[in-house]
Amino acid sequence: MILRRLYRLAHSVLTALLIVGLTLSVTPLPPAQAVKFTEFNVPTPNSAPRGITRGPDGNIWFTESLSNKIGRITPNGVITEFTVGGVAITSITTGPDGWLWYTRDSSGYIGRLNPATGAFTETFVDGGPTVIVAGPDGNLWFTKFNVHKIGRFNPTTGNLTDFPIRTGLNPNGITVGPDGNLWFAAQGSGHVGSITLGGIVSLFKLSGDKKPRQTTAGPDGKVWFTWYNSALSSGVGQITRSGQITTFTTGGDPYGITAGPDGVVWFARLYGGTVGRIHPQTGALAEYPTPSGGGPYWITGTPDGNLWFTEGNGNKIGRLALPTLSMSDAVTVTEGNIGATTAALTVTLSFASDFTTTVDYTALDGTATITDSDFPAATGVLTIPAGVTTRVITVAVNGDLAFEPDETFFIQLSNPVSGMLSPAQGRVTILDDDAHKLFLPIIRR
Ligand SMILES: [Ca+2]
Ligand SMILES: [Ca+2]
Repeated sequence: MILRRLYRLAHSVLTALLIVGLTLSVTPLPPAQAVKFTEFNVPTPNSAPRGITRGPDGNIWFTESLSNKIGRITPNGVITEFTVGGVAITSITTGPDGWLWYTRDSSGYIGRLNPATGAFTETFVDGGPTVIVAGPDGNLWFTKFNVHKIGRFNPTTGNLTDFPIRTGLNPNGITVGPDGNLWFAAQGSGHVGSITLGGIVSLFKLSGDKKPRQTTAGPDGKVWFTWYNSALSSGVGQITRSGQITTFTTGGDPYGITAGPDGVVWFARLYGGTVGRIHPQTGALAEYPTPSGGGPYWITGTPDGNLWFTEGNGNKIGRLALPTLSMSDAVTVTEGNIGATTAALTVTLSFASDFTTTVDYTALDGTATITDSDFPAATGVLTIPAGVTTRVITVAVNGDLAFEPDETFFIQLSNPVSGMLSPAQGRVTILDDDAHKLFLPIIRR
């Protein structure tokens, strides 16, 4: 009897599990993928990939902080590693000399690597060189986290200049701002700072105890940064040239940040296992878990519509493909004789986004011109809502009675936000319809 009850109990539990299983199996699929991920394994085990940049050769280059190697990954994902002088390789950037410049923070060196030959040289600069960028003045600029200084290195003369800022500032990220100054994240004190090419420093304090980490020049003329605080909240923020700061809260621990090729700011969340983005105008946020959850660390974009990131905890390089906007490249309309007719050009996203995508359009003269009244001036913003892949731009074409050849004009797309452009121009052909009907009978009389 007891056995039978146990059997019935087990049977009902099993049935319940099966029902749950069936229920799960008919759960609707998630919305269309907003981004497309691919991950590539780094050959050296436990290398802790960290900094990443687009090289002068069109490949992506990254540092391995726990090995003594710098990696190169082709756009197709083929990785080659190059040995340099030691470990603790942190950030990497393309220098004015076409070499890749890198820091080895706890080792105290900056170095440069020839992308064609793998040759390298290193210079001891001390002070925990952390993030390095190429300045607009032909020098390399870098933060010295441990000694609260900004370093400047002339690659031609080898001259090193240190600009002390203030004890406790611990500068981490640094970037070239839209004003041509260097902007840095003073992680220790909670300031974002700028330094002119001559070394004049300005400091702007974040509210509360927010600590900035990395910086990037945004697509909106502002400097963007990632931040965290002691309450373990964190996010991204923006600062104007005059120092006005706006912050946004994200999931925990965003670290690397970059302006994507799609006009959107992207960030990497080391402990969140996601790559996120924020719309620079609306502040709308979205995050995407990586397939392996491997801890995105630093991130950079390429003009072909990809973002590349290091996965510090997963020993991988990740690639994220963005949706691409394309336009019907040629449409033909019959002119008409009076009033206006319309030409419709379809703009298509390669896959649906979970952001609103916008792109500016304007009508440009070809053999048909605005001054000849072939078409009226037309300019506007096309909006493609989230989840939608096509929208149509309609422009007017003026009818007339004039005998003339077929003519063309163009619709130019520009300034996309949350999408890449390829191609950016569509052609409208106006078929003239006035030759025979109106002129030939007159000529024959
Ligand atoms: Ca006509
Ligand atoms: Ca005509």
